Amino acid sequence: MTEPIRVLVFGTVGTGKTSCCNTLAGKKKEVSNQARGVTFTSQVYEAFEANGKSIVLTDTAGLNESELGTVPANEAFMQLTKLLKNSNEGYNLLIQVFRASRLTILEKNNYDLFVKGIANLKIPVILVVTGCEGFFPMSQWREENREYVESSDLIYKDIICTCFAKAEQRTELEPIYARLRDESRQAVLAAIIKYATETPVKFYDSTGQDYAKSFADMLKQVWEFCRERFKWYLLLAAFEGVFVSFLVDVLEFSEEDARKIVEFFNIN
Ligand SMILES: Nc1nc2c(ncn2[C@@H]2O[C@H](COP(=O)(O)OP(=O)(O)OP(=O)(O)O)[C@@H](O)[C@H]2O)c(=O)[nH]1
Ligand SMILES: [Mg+2]
Repeated sequence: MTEPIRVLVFGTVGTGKTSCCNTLAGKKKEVSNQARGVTFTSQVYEAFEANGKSIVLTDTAGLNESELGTVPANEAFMQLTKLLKNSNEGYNLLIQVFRASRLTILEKNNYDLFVKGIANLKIPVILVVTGCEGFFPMSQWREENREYVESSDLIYKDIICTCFAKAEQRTELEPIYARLRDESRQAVLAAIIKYATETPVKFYDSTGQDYAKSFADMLKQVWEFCRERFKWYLLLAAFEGVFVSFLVDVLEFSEEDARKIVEFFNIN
């Protein structure tokens, strides 16, 4: 069997990441219905087939600044660490999700964190814009906004204009939404297959002797980025003990590796 295409889906809170993943995979995970985010931990979807390829999606928690975010910085950072630990096989593609009407500095911060900070510009990235149901055709959003996106230093292999909403209140509109979701699904799947790398690209080396160091180096870079851009000030010295326990008990690092990670990472 050939290896699946692994895709990491990221973006700010409530942009439609889970709605997008559910539609692509034909699965149902809970979506948020308020400003508060609903996905606190990353979720890996079961592999599914599309156009003869096997695809595995990883949906992530939306990341915002700590004051605006849904979880305190310590918790958010632990979740991010967990995602990275579980990403040891690497990814073939990144998908950023924006909402058409909401393009803020946070979108840029998320791009920089994932595309530059974590993936070191080594993994191709596409943009999925949700909320394009008000444009006809949906791709009109791209015609109107492409230059603005590019001038914000957000560089994508492709920009796909989509709608993943369901007409829950006005059910008479649901057939129209269903058609838009299907069109969006086809377009995103085609882009995944077109732009994914042949083999997955890793964030760190999880096989060699230097696993703990390799992981810690990446984590340190990620932490510095989050502190600066997301203003995650809350990690205090007291967090160190909690973090070691988390590395051992939840992420199943050995005590020795956990101590090495915290040491290399130099939390203080
Ligand atoms: N109008 C519109 N609403 C959408 C679209 N896609 C998703 N939504 C709605 O946006 C809300 C948030 O969707 P989610 O899929 O939970 O967003 P998320 O990015 O996973 O949110 P977090 O996990 O909390 O970060 C839900 O009410 C969705 O129905 C879209 O294309 N258009
Ligand atoms: Mg979600």
